[in-house]
Amino acid sequence: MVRPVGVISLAVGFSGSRSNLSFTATTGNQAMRCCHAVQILLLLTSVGCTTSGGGDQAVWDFDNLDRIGGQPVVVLGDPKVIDTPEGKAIEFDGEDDGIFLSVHPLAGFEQFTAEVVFRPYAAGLDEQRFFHMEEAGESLERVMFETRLTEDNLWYLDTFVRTGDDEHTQLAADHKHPIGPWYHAAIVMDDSSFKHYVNGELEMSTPIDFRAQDAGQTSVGVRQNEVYWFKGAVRVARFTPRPLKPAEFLGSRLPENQR
Ligand SMILES: [Ca+2]
Ligand SMILES: [Ca+2]
Repeated sequence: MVRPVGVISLAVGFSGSRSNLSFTATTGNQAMRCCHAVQILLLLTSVGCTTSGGGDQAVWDFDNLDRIGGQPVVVLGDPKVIDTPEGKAIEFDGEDDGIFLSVHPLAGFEQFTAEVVFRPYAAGLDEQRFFHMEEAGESLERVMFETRLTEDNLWYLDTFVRTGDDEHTQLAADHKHPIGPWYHAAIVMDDSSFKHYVNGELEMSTPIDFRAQDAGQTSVGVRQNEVYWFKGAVRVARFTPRPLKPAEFLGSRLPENQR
């Protein structure tokens, strides 16, 4: 079996506007250099080369609106860079603010940990799709962090993974949290299960037969079809090509009372 492995950061790149397409190919590790550029472009529709190694960990700091994760930021609406006690973050108004990046940070990962540090605000939509990573093409294979808000000013995490034709939804309605603090959420994918955590506490787990996704794009603050806008802020995300234990999570980036 030929298994695509390695960070493949590639997509139809955005150059300032989403109608002005250009190709941007970024190789994340040494092994990828074996691939000819034409082969890389073929990755848009199929995996065209095989690499060894598990790819690299990537950290995205949401501290500007120009480049994040090495990619140019495409801005929708008017998200704002704000100061927080732990550094800068990007704030979304829940109406028309979002950002798009022409990279799927989990592409090529058969196992992974995806982490995001964020703060949901009060009075947002009941359902918000705030971190959406999807491979290019028609497969709809994707990984999503979502929130659900409740009338009593609480929220809970929903995570979603589509792999092949299988969809897995983990709606953590029994794990409500107060609106106000910053939170750390993590999706951990190992060889047989899909788990999600809030502040290092396991909330949901389900068996899964996950296969690595191809290159694609990411939206933050909104679903990629520009619905379910997020009201809140995002400070940092990290993508690791292996399952992490909670003790290895981005705890040091959380405020003291959330560590
Ligand atoms: Ca706005
Ligand atoms: Ca696929």
